Amino acid sequence: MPESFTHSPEDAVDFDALVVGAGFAGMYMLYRLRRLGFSAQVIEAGSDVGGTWFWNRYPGARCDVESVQYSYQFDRELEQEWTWSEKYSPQPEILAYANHVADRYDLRRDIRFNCRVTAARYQADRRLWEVTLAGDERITARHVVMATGCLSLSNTPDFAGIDEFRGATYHTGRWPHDGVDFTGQRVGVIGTGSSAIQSIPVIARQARTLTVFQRTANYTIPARNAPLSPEYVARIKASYPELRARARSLPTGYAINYNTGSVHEVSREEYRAEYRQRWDAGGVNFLAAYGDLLFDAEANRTAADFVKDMIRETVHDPEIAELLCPTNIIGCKRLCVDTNYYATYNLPHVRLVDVSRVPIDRLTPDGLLHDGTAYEFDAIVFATGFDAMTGALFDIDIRGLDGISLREKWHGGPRTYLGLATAGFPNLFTVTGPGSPSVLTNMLPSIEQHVNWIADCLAWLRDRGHEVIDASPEAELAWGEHVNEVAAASLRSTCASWYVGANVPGKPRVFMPYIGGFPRYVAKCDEVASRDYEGFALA
Ligand code: N01
Repeated sequence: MPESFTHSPEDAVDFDALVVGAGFAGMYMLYRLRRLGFSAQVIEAGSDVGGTWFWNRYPGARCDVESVQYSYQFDRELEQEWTWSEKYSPQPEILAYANHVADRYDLRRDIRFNCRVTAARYQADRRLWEVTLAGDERITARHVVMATGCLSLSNTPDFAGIDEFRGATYHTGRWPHDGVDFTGQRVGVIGTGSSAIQSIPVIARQARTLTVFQRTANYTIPARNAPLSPEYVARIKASYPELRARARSLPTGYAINYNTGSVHEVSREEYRAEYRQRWDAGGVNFLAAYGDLLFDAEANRTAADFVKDMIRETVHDPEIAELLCPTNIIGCKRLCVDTNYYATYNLPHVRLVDVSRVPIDRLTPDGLLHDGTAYEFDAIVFATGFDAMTGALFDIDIRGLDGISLREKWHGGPRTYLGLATAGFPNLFTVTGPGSPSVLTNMLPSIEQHVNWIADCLAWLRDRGHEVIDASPEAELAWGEHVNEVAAASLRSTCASWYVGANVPGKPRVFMPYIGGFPRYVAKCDEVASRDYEGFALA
């Protein structure tokens, strides 16, 4: 077994690496660390593996990246032995996959469940991190890897009267494990993002009445989900290396039918036919119809108008249809993928309430009050999203050199080098952190790329006898400027989305993910590594 980082008794640390989170990132990080001979422990707040897929158990939850691609590729045997049942697998199947991976590689023996990290403090004199767990237990580690996810800290708005409501409340991102039966109930759903759009049609099938409170109408494309045939699965399994390679060559890290041409080069009939064909095929592929849809507002309008026509065609009541038609750029907020979302509003017991001009006043003992109307509910579902990208990091009191806290350092918005590290916080890594492509890509390949980079970096440091690595402020600044520059070129940075922190009051408005595309980002990470971790200070 290779030597670990711990060389002498004075230097003694509990672990070479401590990983926070046992979702797909934390599990693979543990796998890589073990294979490199590092001692490692994963700390997980939940009672089992799966991260996002452990917590988000709301009705209708499924991935909107095709499952054959939303899966690990590090082990060809794993790839061959696991068989997905549907084009977009439901949450229980994705969670079953996470469990299968945990079993297959015997990961659980190095994961502490039901255990929350509350603080992490870098001790420069000892060149280690002291990590505090709930209950005040302390663990030391040479390196800390934050595998805490981009959408893991749920956001419940601070509605007045929230504690007065006598019925049940749920957040889509913290759904009860034994499920919820809404049969016969009067249900209110607040929010119309991806989680709401997936759950509303399913809740509507059970509830006596369903009232949806919409602040911003969202674009959603039919999933056209279907079982996968054995022939299709066999074909995918036979060609996985090619599929994965093609995915890696695209900005999304996801093999889709990506057309780089401009919509302005074709006639109206032609682009409408293209949109129709993509609408009928289903999924986020819709937005890959033309290369300029996310860069040119006029180009974008052609796609937005098509979707609005589909909404008007689907929804019988013209007033409701208009209310459901978004007014912003399509794709500016994360494009949603649904099954029967718009058609759900044709059901007589489903009602849509516009809260865009007048916000919800308050919750009451019997329901909620909006614009002078009292709504009565047995249950209210908060589909109000997450404190994205930085929320889970700030939830832990992380302090680097000189005791400076991450919250203080990032008070004006996250500052990172490659979304992997932040200056002044030596030996701390973030998997799919702000400043990396993360949420703009297929998360699984992005996670694997980050974990591989971090694991290779730790092995390289060990081989050369380095114990400390820290991003240089100059490299971080230059990367931040580049992240901002590419963001400014995209329409995606122009609206009030969680990408810019707009959904959380007081959060600085900064476009957090790196929008330069997966291949360009990977090339940069590889270049940095090949130049002996250029932009990092080593000791
Ligand atoms: O959260 P969201 P989400 N009063 O932030 C509304 C991923 N995901 O959980 O738009 C009234 O998108 C808010 O309104 P507005 C995916 O990346 C993936 O749905 O801020 N409404 C919005 O409508 C996704 O983008 C999958 O005006 C309030 C909603 O709540 C991300 O997770 C499935 C409000 C929140 O929408 C987050 O999705 C699910 C208030 N005070 C999620 N505050 C798949 O892979 C907030 N809202 C399929």
